[in-house]
Amino acid sequence: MFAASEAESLIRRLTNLIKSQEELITHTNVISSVSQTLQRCFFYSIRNDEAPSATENAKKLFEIESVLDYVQDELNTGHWSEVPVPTRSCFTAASFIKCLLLLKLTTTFDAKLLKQCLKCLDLGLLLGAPLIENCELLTEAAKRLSEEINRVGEDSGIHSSKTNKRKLSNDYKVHFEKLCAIEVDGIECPSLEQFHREYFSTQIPVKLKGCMEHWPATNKWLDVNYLLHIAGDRTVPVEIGSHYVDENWTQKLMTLKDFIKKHYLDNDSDIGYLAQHNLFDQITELKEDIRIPEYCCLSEDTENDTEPDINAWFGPKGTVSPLHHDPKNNILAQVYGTKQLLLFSPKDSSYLYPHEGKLLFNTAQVDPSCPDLVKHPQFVKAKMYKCLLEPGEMLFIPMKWWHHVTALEKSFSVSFWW
Ligand SMILES: O=C(O)CCC(=O)C(=O)O
Repeated sequence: MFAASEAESLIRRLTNLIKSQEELITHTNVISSVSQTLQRCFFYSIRNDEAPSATENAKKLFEIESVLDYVQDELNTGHWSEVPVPTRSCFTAASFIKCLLLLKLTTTFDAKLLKQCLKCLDLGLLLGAPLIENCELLTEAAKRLSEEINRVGEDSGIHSSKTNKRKLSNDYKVHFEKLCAIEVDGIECPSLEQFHREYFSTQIPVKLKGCMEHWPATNKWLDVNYLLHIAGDRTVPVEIGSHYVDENWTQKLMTLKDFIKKHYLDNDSDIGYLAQHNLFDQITELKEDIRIPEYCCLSEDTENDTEPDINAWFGPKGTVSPLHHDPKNNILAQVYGTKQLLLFSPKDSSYLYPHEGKLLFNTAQVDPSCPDLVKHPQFVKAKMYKCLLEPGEMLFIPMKWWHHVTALEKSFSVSFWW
Protein backbone atom coordinates (compact mmCIF):
# COMPACT_ATOMS: atom_id res chain seq x y z
CA MET A 1 0.00 0.00 0.00
CA PHE A 2 1.10 3.61 -0.61
CA ALA A 3 1.78 5.89 2.35
CA ALA A 4 -1.31 7.98 1.67
CA SER A 5 -3.69 5.04 1.52
CA GLU A 6 -2.21 3.45 4.67
CA ALA A 7 -2.64 6.75 6.47
CA GLU A 8 -6.17 7.18 5.13
CA SER A 9 -7.11 3.72 6.29
CA LEU A 10 -5.78 4.49 9.78
CA ILE A 11 -7.59 7.85 9.85
CA ARG A 12 -10.80 5.98 9.01
CA ARG A 13 -10.23 3.47 11.80
CA LEU A 14 -9.55 6.26 14.28
CA THR A 15 -12.53 8.36 13.25
CA ASN A 16 -14.74 5.29 13.54
CA LEU A 17 -13.98 5.43 17.27
CA ILE A 18 -15.70 8.82 17.58
CA LYS A 19 -19.02 8.49 19.40
CA SER A 20 -20.02 12.14 19.19
CA GLN A 21 -18.52 14.39 16.53
CA GLU A 22 -20.44 17.30 18.02
CA GLU A 23 -18.65 16.97 21.36
CA LEU A 24 -15.26 16.79 19.68
CA ILE A 25 -15.60 20.06 17.81
CA THR A 26 -17.90 22.17 19.98
CA HIS A 27 -16.15 24.03 22.79
CA THR A 28 -18.14 26.88 24.21
CA ASN A 29 -15.77 27.58 27.10
CA VAL A 30 -12.89 28.78 24.91
CA ILE A 31 -12.80 31.83 22.68
CA SER A 32 -14.81 31.25 19.53
CA SER A 33 -11.81 31.44 17.18
CA VAL A 34 -10.31 28.39 18.96
CA SER A 35 -13.51 26.43 18.58
CA GLN A 36 -13.84 27.42 14.92
CA THR A 37 -10.23 26.44 14.20
CA LEU A 38 -10.81 23.03 15.77
CA GLN A 39 -13.83 22.49 13.51
CA ARG A 40 -11.92 23.56 10.39
CA CYS A 41 -8.95 21.32 11.21
CA PHE A 42 -11.16 18.34 11.98
CA PHE A 43 -13.14 18.53 8.74
CA TYR A 44 -9.94 19.10 6.79
CA SER A 45 -8.33 15.99 8.33
CA ILE A 46 -11.21 13.72 7.29
CA ARG A 47 -11.79 15.30 3.88
CA ASN A 48 -11.27 12.91 1.04
CA ASP A 49 -9.33 14.84 -1.57
CA GLU A 50 -6.96 13.48 -4.14
CA ALA A 51 -4.18 16.04 -3.96
CA PRO A 52 -4.27 18.33 -0.94
CA SER A 53 -2.18 21.46 -1.42
CA ALA A 54 1.08 21.53 0.53
CA THR A 55 0.48 25.14 1.56
CA GLU A 56 -2.98 24.34 2.89
CA ASN A 57 -1.59 21.33 4.76
CA ALA A 58 1.11 23.37 6.43
CA LYS A 59 -1.43 26.02 7.35
CA LYS A 60 -3.74 23.53 9.03
CA LEU A 61 -0.90 22.02 11.06
CA PHE A 62 0.14 25.51 12.15
CA GLU A 63 -3.45 26.27 13.17
CA ILE A 64 -3.91 23.14 15.31
CA GLU A 65 -0.55 23.74 16.98
CA SER A 66 -1.59 27.30 17.81
CA VAL A 67 -4.76 25.94 19.43
CA LEU A 68 -2.74 23.48 21.50
CA ASP A 69 -0.30 26.23 22.54
CA TYR A 70 -3.15 28.52 23.50
CA VAL A 71 -4.93 25.88 25.60
CA GLN A 72 -1.65 24.71 27.13
CA ASP A 73 -0.97 28.28 28.32
CA GLU A 74 -4.38 28.22 30.01
CA LEU A 75 -3.51 24.87 31.61
CA ASN A 76 -0.24 26.25 32.94
CA THR A 77 -1.83 29.29 34.57
CA GLY A 78 -2.51 28.92 38.30
CA HIS A 79 -2.89 25.65 40.15
CA TRP A 80 -3.67 22.54 38.07
CA SER A 81 -6.78 21.70 40.13
CA GLU A 82 -8.24 25.12 39.34
CA VAL A 83 -8.11 24.70 35.55
CA PRO A 84 -11.74 24.28 34.37
CA VAL A 85 -12.45 20.75 33.14
CA PRO A 86 -13.89 22.01 29.80
CA THR A 87 -10.56 23.72 29.05
CA ARG A 88 -8.76 20.42 29.61
CA SER A 89 -11.34 18.62 27.46
CA CYS A 90 -10.62 21.09 24.67
CA PHE A 91 -6.93 20.09 24.89
CA THR A 92 -7.98 16.43 24.60
CA ALA A 93 -10.02 17.12 21.46
CA ALA A 94 -7.26 19.24 19.89
CA SER A 95 -4.71 16.46 20.55
CA PHE A 96 -6.88 13.93 18.75
CA ILE A 97 -7.43 16.27 15.81
CA LYS A 98 -3.69 16.98 15.57
CA CYS A 99 -3.07 13.24 15.40
CA LEU A 100 -5.51 12.95 12.47
CA LEU A 101 -3.88 15.89 10.72
CA LEU A 102 -0.40 14.43 11.09
CA LEU A 103 -1.62 11.27 9.41
CA LYS A 104 -3.41 13.20 6.69
CA LEU A 105 -0.38 15.32 5.85
CA THR A 106 2.23 12.61 5.76
CA THR A 107 4.18 11.46 2.75
CA THR A 108 5.84 8.54 4.57
CA PHE A 109 3.89 6.10 6.68
CA ASP A 110 6.44 4.75 9.13
CA ALA A 111 7.15 4.10 12.81
CA LYS A 112 8.46 7.65 13.27
CA LEU A 113 5.16 9.18 12.15
CA LEU A 114 3.12 6.76 14.25
CA LYS A 115 5.20 7.56 17.32
CA GLN A 116 4.68 11.28 16.75
CA CYS A 117 0.91 10.66 16.59
CA LEU A 118 1.02 8.48 19.70
CA LYS A 119 2.89 11.17 21.64
CA CYS A 120 0.21 13.64 20.68
CA LEU A 121 -2.53 11.36 22.03
CA ASP A 122 -0.58 10.68 25.23
CA LEU A 123 -0.18 14.41 25.89
CA GLY A 124 -3.93 14.68 25.44
CA LEU A 125 -4.43 11.87 27.93
CA LEU A 126 -1.95 13.25 30.46
CA LEU A 127 -2.82 16.96 30.32
CA GLY A 128 -6.40 16.90 29.13
CA ALA A 129 -9.60 15.59 30.67
CA PRO A 130 -11.67 12.73 29.27
CA LEU A 131 -14.52 13.80 27.02
CA ILE A 132 -17.92 12.69 28.30
CA GLU A 133 -19.46 11.05 25.26
CA ASN A 134 -16.08 10.15 23.76
CA CYS A 135 -14.65 8.95 27.05
CA GLU A 136 -12.50 6.20 25.53
CA LEU A 137 -11.55 7.95 22.32
CA LEU A 138 -7.91 8.72 23.11
CA THR A 139 -7.15 5.50 25.02
CA GLU A 140 -8.60 3.39 22.19
CA ALA A 141 -6.90 5.46 19.48
CA ALA A 142 -3.56 5.14 21.32
CA LYS A 143 -4.06 1.39 21.56
CA ARG A 144 -4.59 1.21 17.78
CA LEU A 145 -1.46 3.28 17.15
CA SER A 146 0.63 1.09 19.47
CA GLU A 147 -0.58 -1.99 17.61
CA GLU A 148 0.26 -0.30 14.31
CA ILE A 149 3.80 0.50 15.55
CA ASN A 150 4.25 -3.15 16.49
CA ARG A 151 2.91 -4.16 13.07
CA VAL A 152 5.27 -1.83 11.22
CA GLY A 153 7.81 -3.65 13.37
CA GLU A 154 10.61 -1.90 15.14
CA ASP A 155 12.90 -3.49 17.66
CA SER A 156 13.04 -1.64 20.99
CA GLY A 157 16.82 -2.06 20.99
CA ILE A 158 16.58 -3.32 24.57
CA HIS A 159 17.33 -6.95 25.28
CA SER A 160 16.89 -7.57 28.94
CA SER A 161 16.38 -10.86 30.70
CA LYS A 162 13.48 -11.40 33.09
CA THR A 163 13.78 -9.76 36.52
CA ASN A 164 14.83 -12.44 38.99
CA LYS A 165 12.37 -13.76 41.52
CA ARG A 166 15.39 -14.33 43.80
CA LYS A 167 15.35 -13.76 47.53
CA LEU A 168 16.19 -10.37 48.97
CA SER A 169 19.84 -9.89 49.99
CA ASN A 170 20.46 -10.91 53.58
CA ASP A 171 22.00 -7.53 54.47
CA TYR A 172 18.64 -5.84 54.01
CA LYS A 173 16.96 -8.46 56.17
CA VAL A 174 19.52 -7.97 58.95
CA HIS A 175 19.11 -4.20 58.75
CA PHE A 176 15.32 -4.57 58.87
CA GLU A 177 15.50 -6.88 61.92
CA LYS A 178 17.62 -4.33 63.76
CA LEU A 179 15.22 -1.43 63.15
CA CYS A 180 13.79 -0.34 66.45
CA ALA A 181 10.11 -0.55 65.46
CA ILE A 182 7.06 -2.77 65.81
CA GLU A 183 6.63 -5.14 62.89
CA VAL A 184 3.25 -4.86 61.15
CA ASP A 185 1.18 -8.08 61.44
CA GLY A 186 1.04 -10.38 58.44
CA ILE A 187 -2.00 -12.50 57.69
CA GLU A 188 -2.74 -15.11 55.01
CA CYS A 189 -5.54 -13.93 52.69
CA PRO A 190 -8.19 -13.04 55.34
CA SER A 191 -11.91 -13.20 54.61
CA LEU A 192 -13.60 -9.89 53.91
CA GLU A 193 -15.37 -10.17 57.23
CA GLN A 194 -12.16 -10.78 59.22
CA PHE A 195 -10.34 -7.96 57.42
CA HIS A 196 -13.24 -5.61 58.20
CA ARG A 197 -13.49 -6.60 61.85
CA GLU A 198 -9.82 -6.68 62.77
CA TYR A 199 -8.19 -4.10 60.50
CA PHE A 200 -10.53 -1.90 58.46
CA SER A 201 -12.92 -0.86 61.23
CA THR A 202 -10.05 -0.42 63.69
CA GLN A 203 -7.80 1.28 61.08
CA ILE A 204 -4.77 -0.88 61.84
CA PRO A 205 -2.19 -1.60 59.11
CA VAL A 206 -1.73 -5.22 58.11
CA LYS A 207 0.24 -7.17 55.54
CA LEU A 208 -1.98 -9.38 53.37
CA LYS A 209 -0.24 -12.46 51.99
CA GLY A 210 -1.26 -14.80 49.18
CA CYS A 211 -3.91 -12.47 47.75
CA MET A 212 -2.27 -11.72 44.40
CA GLU A 213 -1.51 -15.16 43.04
CA HIS A 214 -4.18 -14.80 40.35
CA TRP A 215 -2.73 -11.53 38.99
CA PRO A 216 -1.19 -12.08 35.51
CA ALA A 217 1.11 -9.12 36.30
CA THR A 218 3.11 -11.07 38.89
CA ASN A 219 4.57 -13.15 36.05
CA LYS A 220 4.17 -11.03 32.95
CA TRP A 221 5.70 -7.81 34.28
CA LEU A 222 8.93 -9.53 35.35
CA ASP A 223 9.74 -9.46 31.66
CA VAL A 224 10.60 -5.90 30.73
CA ASN A 225 10.24 -6.87 27.04
CA TYR A 226 6.54 -7.47 27.68
CA LEU A 227 6.10 -3.95 29.09
CA LEU A 228 8.07 -2.57 26.15
CA HIS A 229 5.91 -4.44 23.67
CA ILE A 230 2.66 -3.17 25.19
CA ALA A 231 3.75 0.33 26.11
CA GLY A 232 7.36 1.11 25.08
CA ASP A 233 6.41 4.13 22.95
CA ARG A 234 3.87 5.56 25.38
CA THR A 235 4.73 8.87 27.05
CA VAL A 236 4.66 8.74 30.85
CA PRO A 237 5.52 11.18 33.68
CA VAL A 238 8.76 10.39 35.52
CA GLU A 239 9.97 11.92 38.79
CA ILE A 240 13.68 12.70 38.67
CA GLY A 241 15.69 13.16 41.85
CA SER A 242 16.13 11.40 45.13
CA HIS A 243 12.66 12.31 46.44
CA TYR A 244 9.96 14.93 45.92
CA VAL A 245 11.05 17.20 48.78
CA ASP A 246 14.60 17.48 47.43
CA GLU A 247 15.41 20.85 45.85
CA ASN A 248 16.78 19.21 42.67
CA TRP A 249 13.66 17.13 42.21
CA THR A 250 11.77 17.57 38.95
CA GLN A 251 9.28 15.79 36.69
CA LYS A 252 9.77 14.92 33.02
CA LEU A 253 7.65 13.36 30.33
CA MET A 254 9.40 10.59 28.40
CA THR A 255 8.57 7.34 26.67
CA LEU A 256 8.42 4.23 28.82
CA LYS A 257 11.25 2.86 26.66
CA ASP A 258 13.54 5.81 27.51
CA PHE A 259 12.62 5.53 31.18
CA ILE A 260 13.46 1.81 31.20
CA LYS A 261 16.73 2.38 29.33
CA LYS A 262 17.99 5.36 31.32
CA HIS A 263 16.63 4.95 34.80
CA TYR A 264 15.63 1.34 35.23
CA LEU A 265 18.22 -0.78 33.44
CA ASP A 266 21.21 1.57 33.31
CA ASN A 267 20.36 3.20 36.61
CA ASP A 268 22.17 6.45 35.69
CA SER A 269 23.16 8.94 38.38
CA ASP A 270 19.68 10.48 38.63
CA ILE A 271 17.05 8.28 40.21
CA GLY A 272 13.97 8.16 37.97
CA TYR A 273 10.64 6.96 39.34
CA LEU A 274 7.41 6.41 37.47
CA ALA A 275 5.44 7.24 40.57
CA GLN A 276 1.83 7.82 41.53
CA HIS A 277 0.64 7.67 37.95
CA ASN A 278 -2.66 6.25 36.81
CA LEU A 279 -0.99 4.15 34.13
CA PHE A 280 -3.98 1.85 33.92
CA ASP A 281 -6.49 4.40 32.64
CA GLN A 282 -3.88 5.57 30.15
CA ILE A 283 -2.79 2.10 28.97
CA THR A 284 -5.81 -0.11 29.49
CA GLU A 285 -4.03 -3.27 28.28
CA LEU A 286 -2.00 -3.20 31.52
CA LYS A 287 -5.16 -3.01 33.62
CA GLU A 288 -6.05 -6.48 32.38
CA ASP A 289 -3.00 -7.80 34.26
CA ILE A 290 -4.11 -6.59 37.69
CA ARG A 291 -7.13 -7.24 39.92
CA ILE A 292 -8.84 -4.79 42.27
CA PRO A 293 -8.60 -6.33 45.77
CA GLU A 294 -12.05 -7.21 47.09
CA TYR A 295 -11.19 -5.41 50.36
CA CYS A 296 -11.53 -2.11 48.49
CA CYS A 297 -15.31 -2.54 48.44
CA LEU A 298 -15.44 -1.87 52.19
CA SER A 299 -16.61 1.59 53.05
CA GLU A 300 -18.21 3.50 55.87
CA ASP A 301 -20.13 5.35 53.21
CA THR A 302 -22.86 3.07 51.85
CA GLU A 303 -23.42 5.35 48.85
CA ASN A 304 -19.84 4.99 47.70
CA ASP A 305 -19.39 2.35 45.03
CA THR A 306 -16.81 4.08 42.85
CA GLU A 307 -13.65 2.27 41.70
CA PRO A 308 -10.53 2.97 43.75
CA ASP A 309 -7.86 5.34 42.40
CA ILE A 310 -5.25 2.99 40.96
CA ASN A 311 -1.65 4.15 40.58
CA ALA A 312 1.57 2.59 39.34
CA TRP A 313 4.92 2.90 41.17
CA PHE A 314 7.65 1.52 38.89
CA GLY A 315 11.32 2.16 39.46
CA PRO A 316 14.86 1.05 40.15
CA LYS A 317 16.35 0.13 43.51
CA GLY A 318 16.71 3.17 45.79
CA THR A 319 13.52 5.15 45.10
CA VAL A 320 12.27 6.88 48.24
CA SER A 321 8.82 8.26 48.98
CA PRO A 322 9.34 10.59 51.97
CA LEU A 323 7.20 10.28 55.08
CA HIS A 324 3.69 11.44 54.17
CA HIS A 325 0.02 10.55 54.60
CA ASP A 326 -2.88 10.34 52.16
CA PRO A 327 -6.58 11.15 52.48
CA LYS A 328 -7.80 7.66 51.54
CA ASN A 329 -7.38 4.04 52.63
CA ASN A 330 -4.73 2.30 50.60
CA ILE A 331 -3.78 -1.22 49.59
CA LEU A 332 -0.23 -1.16 48.26
CA ALA A 333 0.29 -4.32 46.19
CA GLN A 334 3.84 -5.46 45.45
CA VAL A 335 4.03 -7.03 42.00
CA TYR A 336 7.80 -7.60 42.22
CA GLY A 337 10.85 -6.37 44.14
CA THR A 338 10.89 -5.62 47.86
CA LYS A 339 10.09 -2.36 49.63
CA GLN A 340 10.73 -1.30 53.19
CA LEU A 341 7.98 0.77 54.81
CA LEU A 342 8.13 2.76 58.03
CA LEU A 343 4.72 3.75 59.38
CA PHE A 344 3.26 5.97 62.10
CA SER A 345 -0.26 6.41 63.42
CA PRO A 346 -2.04 9.76 62.80
CA LYS A 347 -2.05 10.08 66.60
CA ASP A 348 1.71 10.67 66.47
CA SER A 349 1.57 13.43 63.84
CA SER A 350 2.90 16.13 66.13
CA TYR A 351 6.12 14.17 66.72
CA LEU A 352 6.80 14.00 62.98
CA TYR A 353 7.09 17.72 62.21
CA PRO A 354 4.67 18.09 59.28
CA HIS A 355 5.67 20.83 56.82
CA GLU A 356 3.74 24.04 57.15
CA GLY A 357 1.79 25.49 54.23
CA LYS A 358 -0.82 24.26 51.77
CA LEU A 359 1.36 22.22 49.45
CA LEU A 360 3.36 19.93 51.74
CA PHE A 361 1.11 19.77 54.81
CA ASN A 362 0.86 15.96 54.41
CA THR A 363 4.64 15.49 54.33
CA ALA A 364 6.86 15.24 57.43
CA GLN A 365 10.14 17.08 57.85
CA VAL A 366 11.64 14.22 59.80
CA ASP A 367 13.32 11.40 57.88
CA PRO A 368 12.48 8.28 59.93
CA SER A 369 15.19 6.24 58.17
CA CYS A 370 17.84 8.63 59.50
CA PRO A 371 16.28 11.07 61.98
CA ASP A 372 18.08 14.23 63.08
CA LEU A 373 17.19 14.29 66.77
CA VAL A 374 18.77 17.70 67.31
CA LYS A 375 16.40 19.24 64.76
CA HIS A 376 13.47 16.95 65.59
CA PRO A 377 13.80 15.94 69.26
CA GLN A 378 10.10 15.02 69.66
CA PHE A 379 10.56 12.23 67.13
CA VAL A 380 11.71 9.89 69.92
CA LYS A 381 8.13 9.91 71.23
CA ALA A 382 6.69 8.55 67.96
CA LYS A 383 5.85 4.85 67.82
CA MET A 384 7.36 3.47 64.61
CA TYR A 385 5.99 0.44 62.75
CA LYS A 386 7.95 -1.40 60.06
CA CYS A 387 7.06 -3.66 57.16
CA LEU A 388 9.13 -5.52 54.58
CA LEU A 389 6.79 -5.79 51.62
CA GLU A 390 7.87 -8.66 49.38
CA PRO A 391 6.67 -9.75 45.93
CA GLY A 392 3.07 -10.96 45.98
CA GLU A 393 2.24 -9.20 49.27
CA MET A 394 -0.12 -6.29 49.89
CA LEU A 395 -0.05 -3.76 52.69
CA PHE A 396 -3.19 -2.12 54.04
CA ILE A 397 -2.30 1.47 54.95
CA PRO A 398 -5.29 3.08 56.69
CA MET A 399 -6.10 6.64 55.67
CA LYS A 400 -3.94 9.34 57.28
CA TRP A 401 -1.34 6.80 58.45
CA TRP A 402 2.12 8.19 57.76
CA HIS A 403 4.34 6.06 55.53
CA HIS A 404 7.93 6.26 54.30
CA VAL A 405 8.76 3.89 51.45
CA THR A 406 12.16 2.73 50.15
CA ALA A 407 12.63 0.32 47.24
CA LEU A 408 15.33 -2.19 48.20
CA GLU A 409 15.31 -3.66 44.69
CA LYS A 410 13.93 -2.87 41.25
CA SER A 411 10.27 -2.75 41.96
CA PHE A 412 6.75 -2.46 40.58
CA SER A 413 3.89 -1.71 42.97
CA VAL A 414 0.26 -0.83 42.38
CA SER A 415 -1.69 1.22 44.92
CA PHE A 416 -5.45 1.20 45.35
CA TRP A 417 -6.80 4.22 47.20
CA TRP A 418 -10.40 4.21 48.30
O1 LIG B 1 5.71 2.96 46.87
C1 LIG B 1 5.99 4.12 47.07
O2 LIG B 1 7.09 4.62 46.76
C2 LIG B 1 4.97 5.02 47.74
C3 LIG B 1 3.60 4.47 47.78
C4 LIG B 1 2.64 5.43 48.45
O3 LIG B 1 3.03 6.38 49.05
C5 LIG B 1 1.21 5.21 48.36
O4 LIG B 1 0.79 4.20 47.77
O5 LIG B 1 0.46 6.05 48.88
